[in-house]
Amino acid sequence: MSIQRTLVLCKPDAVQRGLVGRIVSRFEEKGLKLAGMKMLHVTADLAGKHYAEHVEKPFYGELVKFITASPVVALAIEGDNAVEVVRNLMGVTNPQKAGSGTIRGDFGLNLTMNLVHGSDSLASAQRELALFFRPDELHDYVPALRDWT
Ligand code: 3AN
Repeated sequence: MSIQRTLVLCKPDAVQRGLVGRIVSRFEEKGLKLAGMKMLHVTADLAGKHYAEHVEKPFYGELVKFITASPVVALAIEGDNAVEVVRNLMGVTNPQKAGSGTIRGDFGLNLTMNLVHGSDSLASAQRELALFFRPDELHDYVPALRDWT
């Protein structure tokens, strides 16, 4: 068992479309634990840090414009192998190719507005969680159903 924490962002399109509750439910229903949750408006500075690896990509400008356009809801999700499990629940980057039953496959059509972000490795998760949450905003508690999930 490898308990991990990972960052999920419900992106501006998810907030604007009223899908945050349904997206959070996907993670909760899977048996993952919410360790942190907050709404914030991503600044250009934070977007630059978060998407630093994409700075040379042709879609970088569009990506920063989108993520800073309207508030996001950031989640710290915890559980066994959480980084990979969360990515599987999200589906592949392009919602048109994402499988049915995944968040992007069920709710999205647009490559930029693809509803959610999930850290792509444990190292990314640690870096990104530190960008979005102070230590006292992340909560250690034992979920009541831990022994049953
Ligand atoms: P993922 O979020 O699935 O890990 P990344 O890290 O390759 O995907 O890309 C980060 C974000 O950049 C994506 N979530 C998507 O919003 C955007 N993106 C990726 N590829 C493209 C592309 N070819 N055109 C426009 N936007 C893109």
